[in-house]
Amino acid sequence: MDRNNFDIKLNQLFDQNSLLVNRRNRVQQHGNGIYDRYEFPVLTRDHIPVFWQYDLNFETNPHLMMRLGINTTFNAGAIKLNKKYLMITRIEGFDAKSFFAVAESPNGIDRWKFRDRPIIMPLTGNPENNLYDIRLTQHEDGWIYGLFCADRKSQNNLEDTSLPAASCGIARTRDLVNWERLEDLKSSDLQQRNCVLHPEFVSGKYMIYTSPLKSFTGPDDSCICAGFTGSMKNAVIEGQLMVDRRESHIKNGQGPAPIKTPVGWLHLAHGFRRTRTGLRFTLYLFLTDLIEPWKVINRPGGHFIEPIGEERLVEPQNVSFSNGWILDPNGTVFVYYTSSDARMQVATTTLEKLIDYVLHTPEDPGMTQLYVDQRDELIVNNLRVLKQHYPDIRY
Ligand code: M1P
Repeated sequence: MDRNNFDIKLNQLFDQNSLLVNRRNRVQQHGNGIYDRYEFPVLTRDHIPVFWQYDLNFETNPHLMMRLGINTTFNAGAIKLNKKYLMITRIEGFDAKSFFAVAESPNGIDRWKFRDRPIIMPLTGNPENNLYDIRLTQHEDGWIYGLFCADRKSQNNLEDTSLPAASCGIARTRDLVNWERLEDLKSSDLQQRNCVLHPEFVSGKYMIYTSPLKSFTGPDDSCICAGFTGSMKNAVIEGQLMVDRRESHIKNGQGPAPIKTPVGWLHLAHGFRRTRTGLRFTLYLFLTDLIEPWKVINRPGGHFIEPIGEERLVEPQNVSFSNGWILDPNGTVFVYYTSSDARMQVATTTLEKLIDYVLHTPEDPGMTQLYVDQRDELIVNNLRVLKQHYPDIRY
């Protein structure tokens, strides 16, 4: 390519990226009353800055090749700081390794733009091969903590890097720029993923939601648990309490840090089931006690968000995953979720609606006969309402 064509192509790359980043998003019609989905994903790999992937120097890259490509950006932690909506997303390169980067938006819905440089996360004395899926917690001790998955080569299987050992990495910051890396969480479990710090002290201790695992891939008996530690420096948990074993899933995990509401702590979590075409990840909500946050007090049956339409596509298909949400002072809740490990989506709702949802959505009664009774009661009541108030509606 000559210099002229190089310059033309370079400008085109920046123009395309800028058009996408500045595109406005729109609410999808026909919501379910619980939340609104949006027409476009909020972050995709095409939002990644051109200068993170291409060598823009004509001398060293005369064909303007993508030198360090990006597979996907997904599973973002979220926080609002200084009136800006921020996500720390997992960005996975063509080498399948992930790193973190901050993207910001003026309204939480669109114009998400990555800061110029990614986060260079400091290492511990035992560096990980991969890190991903950060959960952010603005703790009452004044720090913003990031708990994330840190994978290292499994000591039981040093040859097979596709089956690493997962542990919970911990770092803290006040500004999302300067990070202090702390030692990984220590527990008696072989592996940990999906760890999340509770925002307040509980009986004077830090409380961490955990997902103890026996193996990396194992849909074994993993569930959401909670452990306590006196310090986040050298955090150690001994013994864990069961928080939620979602019976209808073969494995589940806490999403972002829970939101405090007047009626309890509101939790977002994921769980997966096996289907003929593979695993299906959906999101669900539950409520725990304000004083004893490990105790579930409301457990709406069914899922809250499931992958639909284009959200189901790419590999792995059929995944909704969330590790970030933001509550605005006006009560708006922005739920950031990933579709099929490929892109970030947003759904918006309000705290009032979510409280109504967790308090009044019936629990899963556990048996098909009870379940049909539950639905039949709804139908009979509705037929009465239709007859009384909407006699002209045809159904
Ligand atoms: O592919 C879906 C998700 O699978 C894993 O989830 P979990 O930690 O619950 O097993 C993770 O690899 C996650 O990053 C991924 O999105």
